Parts: sequence; C-alpha cells; structure tokens
Amino acid sequence: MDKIEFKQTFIERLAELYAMEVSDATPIELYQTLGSIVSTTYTKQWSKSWQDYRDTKQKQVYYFSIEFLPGKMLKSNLLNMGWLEIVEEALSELGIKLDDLIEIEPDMALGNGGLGRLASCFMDSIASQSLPGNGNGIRYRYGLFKQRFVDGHQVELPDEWLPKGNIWEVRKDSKAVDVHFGGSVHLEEHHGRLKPVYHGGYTVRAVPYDTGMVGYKNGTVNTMRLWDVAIPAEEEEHYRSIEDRRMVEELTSVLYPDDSNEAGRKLRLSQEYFFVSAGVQSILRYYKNLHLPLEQISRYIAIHINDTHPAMCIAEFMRLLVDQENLKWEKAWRLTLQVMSYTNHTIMAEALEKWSIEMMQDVCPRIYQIIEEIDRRFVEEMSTFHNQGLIQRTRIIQDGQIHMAHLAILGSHSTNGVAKIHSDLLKNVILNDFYVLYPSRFNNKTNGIAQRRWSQLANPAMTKVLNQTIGDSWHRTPTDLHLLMNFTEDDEVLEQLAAAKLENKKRLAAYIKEHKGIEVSPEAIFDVQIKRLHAYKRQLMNLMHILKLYFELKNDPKRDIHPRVFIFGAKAAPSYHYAKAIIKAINETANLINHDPDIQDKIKVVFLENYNVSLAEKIIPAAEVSEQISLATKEASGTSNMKLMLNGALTIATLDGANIEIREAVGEENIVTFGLTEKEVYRYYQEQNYRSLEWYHNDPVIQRILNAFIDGTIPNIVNEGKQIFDSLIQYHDEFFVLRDFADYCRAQEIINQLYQDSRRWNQISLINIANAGIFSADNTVERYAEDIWQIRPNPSSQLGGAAQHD
Ligand code: GL7
Repeated sequence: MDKIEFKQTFIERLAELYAMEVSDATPIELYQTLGSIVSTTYTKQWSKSWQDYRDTKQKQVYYFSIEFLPGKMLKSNLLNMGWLEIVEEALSELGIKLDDLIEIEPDMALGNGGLGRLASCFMDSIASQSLPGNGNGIRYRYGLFKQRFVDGHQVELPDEWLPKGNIWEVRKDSKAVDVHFGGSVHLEEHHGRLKPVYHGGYTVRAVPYDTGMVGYKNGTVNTMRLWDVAIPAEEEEHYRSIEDRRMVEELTSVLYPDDSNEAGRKLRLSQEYFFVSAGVQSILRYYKNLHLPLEQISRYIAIHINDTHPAMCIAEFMRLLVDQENLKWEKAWRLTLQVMSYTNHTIMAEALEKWSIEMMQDVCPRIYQIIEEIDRRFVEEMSTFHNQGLIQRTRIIQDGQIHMAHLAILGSHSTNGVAKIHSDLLKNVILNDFYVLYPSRFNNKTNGIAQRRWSQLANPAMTKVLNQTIGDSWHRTPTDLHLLMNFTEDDEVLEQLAAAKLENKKRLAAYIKEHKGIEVSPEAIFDVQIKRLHAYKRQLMNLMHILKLYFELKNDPKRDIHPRVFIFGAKAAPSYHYAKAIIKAINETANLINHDPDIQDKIKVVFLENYNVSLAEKIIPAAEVSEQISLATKEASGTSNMKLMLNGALTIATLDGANIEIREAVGEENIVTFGLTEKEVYRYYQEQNYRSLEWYHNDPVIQRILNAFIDGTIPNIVNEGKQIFDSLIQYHDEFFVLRDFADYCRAQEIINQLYQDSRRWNQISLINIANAGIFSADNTVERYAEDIWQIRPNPSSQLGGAAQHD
C-alpha cells in the first residue's frame, strides 16, 4: 500500500466506522480506525498462515505460558508489515501524529517481568522466522497492577485494560472447550480397562481469544491464544448463586493472585489447570481433524512448558490419550515425552512450584491420580538401577507435596536453562540428580530479545545512524550489527551515535520533568536499573552506592565526579514487604538528595512509577549505564541486560546470568565486572563462614551508610530502615550485599573515569551495539526450533520476496 492509497483508505474507514471526517475525530477514533485497517489487512495473511500449516500438516509448536507481556502492538505491527514509515508520513499529511495514537493503546501487561516478556519476544521472533508456532495462555481481565507512589510507598491500583477495548483480539466461540474441576473420580473396569467415573464437581467453558502475531515482513501471522472463562449455557442451573458465578469469573480475573493465603493458592492452581486443559484439548481436537494416526502425533505437535506453571500439560495429555483415546499407558507416556519440553527460568526455591496433594485432589482429582501413577511407575522402574536416595530425591511426590519441576523434567524430552551459567548450575547443582538420570535431556538456550522492538521501534535515532552506516541488513540478520566494528575509529560515526543518545536522553529528561517534576541534565550520566524489585537483584546495593556518593559530596562538595542520574524502574509483588521497604527507602533518599543544595545537581535519583514495557521503551534508548548487579548464580539470565547493551549502554555487572555471555561478546575492556563469582558464592555456602556483621564492623563506609537507614539520616523510614538494616546484619545478608559492596564501588569509580574520556566511552558504546546481535530472539528461537521442537520454517512464507524490499 502506498501513501496515497493509505490516506484514501484511512479517510474511508473513518467514515465507515464513525461517519466522520479527520478534523472531527478524537484521537481514540483515529486510533481505532488505524487499528482496524491494520488488523483487517493482516487477517488475510493470518488465515493463510494457519491454512498453510493445516493443509501441509507442518509440525507446530505450542508455547504454554501463564504470562505474556506483549506491551503495545500497533507500532510493532506496522513495522512488521513494512508500513511504519508510510503510515507515519501519510498520517502526518492528514495532520495526525502517529505517536499520539500509539499513546492511546493500553499496554497489555499480562505478565510480571522477564519471563512474560520473554514469551512475547519469542512470539515475535517465531513469526518473524516463519516458524509455525502458537502461544497459549490466559486472558486476564486485570493485568499486572498499576504502580503509584504515595508518600514514597508503592500503592497498587487495578489495571483495567479491557474496557478501553482490545482491537487485536478475536473471540472464537466455535473453538471453545469445556474444563472440568473438582468432584471425585473412581476407576471402573470397562472391557478389561480401567475407566474414570466422575462424580460431582463443576464444568466451565474456556473461550479462546486469538491475537495475530505478525512476522517481520514475511507474510506470516501466527496465533497467540488466550483463554477466558464462561458458564456453559447447559450448566446454567448449577451456577445459581452469585457466589458460584463469582468463583468462575475469578478464574481469569487477575494475573498472579496473591499466593500467600490458601484461597489464593487454590485459585492459582485452578488457573493453571484451566489454561493447560483448554490448550491441550484444543490441540488434540485440531490434530484429530488432520486424520493422522495418534501414534504419530509427535511428528506434528510440540508442546513447550514455559516454567513450571503449565507442567500439568504432561498429566492432561496423558489423561486425554489414556482416558479418552484409549491408548495404553506405556504408549501414551512415550508420546508425551516426545511432545513435551520444558524451560526452567530460575533457581530460586520459592519459584519452583509445589502443591499439596490435598489441594490438587480438590482442584483436579483425575490429574492427581495420573501424577500419582507417573510417580509410582517412576519409582518402580528406577528401583532396579538406582539407589533409593536418588529416587527419593527425584520422584514427583514427596512429603505430601507434588513437585512440579520434577514432573516437568520426568515427563518431557528436554529441559533447558536460559543462560550458560544457569544451565550449568542446573546440571551440576540444582538438578544434578536428574542430570545423572537423564544427561541427554539437558541443554542450554540463552535468552534473546525482540531486537527490532528494542532498536527500530524504541530507538529511531540510533536506528537511523546504524542504517546510514552499515545498511539495514541487521533488521533481519541481527548479527550484521557486527559490521559496525569497522567504525570503532570513525569519529563521525562515534559522534553521530553520541548525538542520537543525547537526543534520547533529552526526551527522557522531559518525561522525568513532566512525570516527577525533577530537573535532570542530559549531560549527566544516565545510570539505569530496571527490573522487578527483588532482594537478589540488589537494588539495595545501588542505593548504598548512591548514599556513599552523597556523603562524600556532603563532606567535600568539590569532589570530582561526573554528574549522574540514577534511574530506577521496578514493581514489587504486593505481598513482598521487604521489596516495598526498599522502594520506600529509594524514594526517600531521592527526596533527600534531589533537594539538597550542597549536592549541586551532581547526583539525582529518579524512581519512575509503573515500570512496564512502554516505559522500558522510553528509558532504554537513553541509558548509558546498565546495572546488572544480582548476586552471582541468582539471576538465571536477565534480558534487560541485552536490551540496554543493544542500545549502547555500558554494563556494570556481576558474573551472573547472561552478563557472562555479554562479557564474552564485547570483551573485558567494554564491560565493567565486579563481585563474587559463582565458585566463591558456593564456597561461602559450603563453609558457612560469611559474617556480614564483620563486614559492617570492619568497614567505616558501610557503617556510615547502614546507620543512615536507622538514625534518621534518611527521613521517614523508621520501620523500613530497620527492616533493611536487620536483613543485612541480624539476618546475615542473604545476598552478600556487604561482601560485594566495596568492589561494586570500585567498579562504579571505573565508570566515572571512563566517562571523562568521551571518545573512549563512545567506542565502548558502539562496540556494545555491534555485538548485541547474538542476543536476538530470532537466533534463540531458531535454536529451540532445531534442537528441541524440531519444527521448520514454513516453506511457502514470503521471506525470500520480502527480504529484497528491506
Ligand atoms: C526469570 C529470571 O529471573 C530471569 O533471569 C530470566 O531472564 C527470565 C526469562 O528467562 O526468567 N525467571 C522468573 O521466574 N522470572 C524471570 O524473570 C519472573
């Protein structure tokens, strides 16, 4: 479509939808009009893609994830359709700013953080690589809460994103399936086979909402299917009371309900079974319509279990094969192993789900029976070969609890971690017992990011320089960013990149002024830590370093440091009080420092509210320092590290997660690392000889800083300050903040020094951009496709043709 055609279409569509002219329409009407043109256009390719998959019976993957975090989709769809520039120009000729329309779209936040965003990055890349792949998840009516600060405290407001209308989804009542909960099950013999007989319980209807996942200029449009719940018409009489109806509605009401109480946990388990059962049933129905032998299903279908939340896929698949399709257990089990694969995203014990037997029996009794049988057979089979200790440690049911990670590993053919160090830790430490049993199941797939979103969409200024310098092949082949390495000594390019960065910093400075009323200088270093608030990520260490600088400047206002703006973006889980205490402490410190005339704007602290994908798109292009300071071994991979690197930020990092691979990619001179290594952390665990109190006593700097939390230096944090202080001293500083602090300060001083030499700094920045290509999710999903899913690009995608027009 060219510009003239688009303008014509736009005017006509606006008239059709609203009987209006451009000059009379509100931004919302203009947005709806544009969305309608975009979605009706890709709908043709959407049906072609799935018809293609069906007609040629290509193997497809189904990515099951309890979270998706797509952010806004308008601009990304325009880019991927190859329309972005034309539409931007055409609209501007009509007197409309595309950016104003983009602002209207709600940020679709059906996820918490890295894990959900990864799922969405994968959706983009799977489509862009012409791979037949689908998402499967829950259509929460309320996304992740909206964060506000009131007197420095985090307050959570509901995220009602649907009333604004979601122009991308299509409800498909004809594809609904029923999911049964509760009641009890006993087995009865039928023609020599045991069959389940259900008593009581209740049935809900799962209704899918499909959203097109538009590939990058290749004609592929895949499906992200999110399930909503409804009461089946024929079951109406079972749901008479408001209570009953509310119980059903709650199933898809909120993302991650607070799981600190029993009721919340049960709801969470029900959500998991809901989207697992709906998804697996609909896959099997699709497969049966292909009229292929059930025995061959693994040649056509792969199911991916993203973290343990969908691990019940394994039992549900077994249930359908055995109870409904009458396959023998052994055969069904073989197929299940071939179809299923699992990604582990964390070694943090609290995230490795366990459910009590009673609760699972209560929510989905037949699934419990099947898991019990899987467990029984595992123990029986292993007993001939292995020692009892190993078997007891790896079995699924232990001490009245069902270990979902064990189910995921034992019931799938592949378990992967998300960065080299993380995958090695899984093999050698965390899941070593399983590795001993099944070494060939374990593999690594380092995370990746949707690099077009995080460069072309978020950072047009940098993109322009890159296109002028190295052409645009990197849009489709991200490793071509490496061509930039020919320009490390080219002053013009270095300066152009620096100018792009400055432009982005000015934009962010304006945003900060508008939203926080804080004046920051675009000449200062923009130092960024953006991620969930969690003790292991050590936002506290960042805060301590800020306090150190503050005290130094108070003592000696002439101290020579380059002005720095410390920018935070982070939400804390509503029930995670310690994380909330840190938010409060950062906000109060910000207040203190930003208003202290002695500091003369040398440091500013800005905590931006409501960190989400859209805000990340504003912060990342302006960032110069990327804070990746988790305790080594604790951050499985991280992905903000990759996004910030791609945008030319220098990483200050521990040797944790993907930071290690970033260091390999850019070389030691172009990253600043510090802190305990994995080995040192484990040595402390083994020898149990870390005494945080000694580090406090022996280091006057640490003392001064920690005292500030309890002596009133930081105002208004009587309780929070004490909680933080106690966590470091009385509760032994679980994440070695005091142990790593001095080394962190040394690393920060290196950054300060490096920044004095702007040419060197610009070179480092360029080298980071040039080496970010390997972290594109395009590459990552290719590895998943080849090694795990065994799926191939759709041969009839338009990739060849479209590539020429790039
Ligand atoms: C996480 C990891 O903490 C994070 O390091 C990783 O990048 C991400 C995607 O693999 O997965 N695991 C997890 O439970 N959450 C994550 O963000 C919430």
